[in-house]
Amino acid sequence: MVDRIPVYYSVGHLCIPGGDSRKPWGKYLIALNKITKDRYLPTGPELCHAAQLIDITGDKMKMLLDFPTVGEPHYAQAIPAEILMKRSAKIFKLEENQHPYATKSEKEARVERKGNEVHIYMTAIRSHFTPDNIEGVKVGDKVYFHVTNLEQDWDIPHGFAIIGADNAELLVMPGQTKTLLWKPEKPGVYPFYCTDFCSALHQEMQGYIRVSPRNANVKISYGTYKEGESGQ
Ligand SMILES: [Cu+2]
Repeated sequence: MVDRIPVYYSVGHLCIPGGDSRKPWGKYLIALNKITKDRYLPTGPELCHAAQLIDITGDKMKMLLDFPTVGEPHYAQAIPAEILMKRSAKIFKLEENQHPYATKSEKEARVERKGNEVHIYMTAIRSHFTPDNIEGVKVGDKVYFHVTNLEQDWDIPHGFAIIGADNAELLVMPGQTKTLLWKPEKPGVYPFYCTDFCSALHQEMQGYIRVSPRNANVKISYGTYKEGESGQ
């Protein structure tokens, strides 16, 4: 034994950067500790656990950092940031978007009915959805929102949620398309909205869809609110 160092309190897992690779970067060790719930201010409801960063380069270990973590610090991996940085996709280029339901401009945005399926080809860009006002959906329809984020700026995701889609919402990164299935169960007017703070006008980033009764004869129609228009 060369050296010992106390950790607080029960070490559950250890992490060495690259520890699962053939050539670990052996300078540091992170102790991921359990049973540490009384070490930090009780902000609650979940109290923090602790992790500790230790320098293991010399004969004497040195505690460099002792920090709280949320949730039990479990089997974790670390690698040098520069390896991740040059490989991380910051943006999905719109012109490379191969999603079969992509909508690459607001002009292409539309709503199509196919039997009891309604496909909404929707775009999101600060700070509106296109279209943001939809009619002709009926109870019993399967409504697919195919939302394309038209942003080509780093770190401007948009979200999408609608009442009644109670198992999911979307987080759509710049240039990406994602689909949410919604099965409206009752007639009514339902708001949908962006769930990711995207600009000072984020709160305006919403729209409405009207759901008619199952046997109604309302045709699909849609539009987008333009600034300066009254009504809606
Ligand atoms: Cu948004």
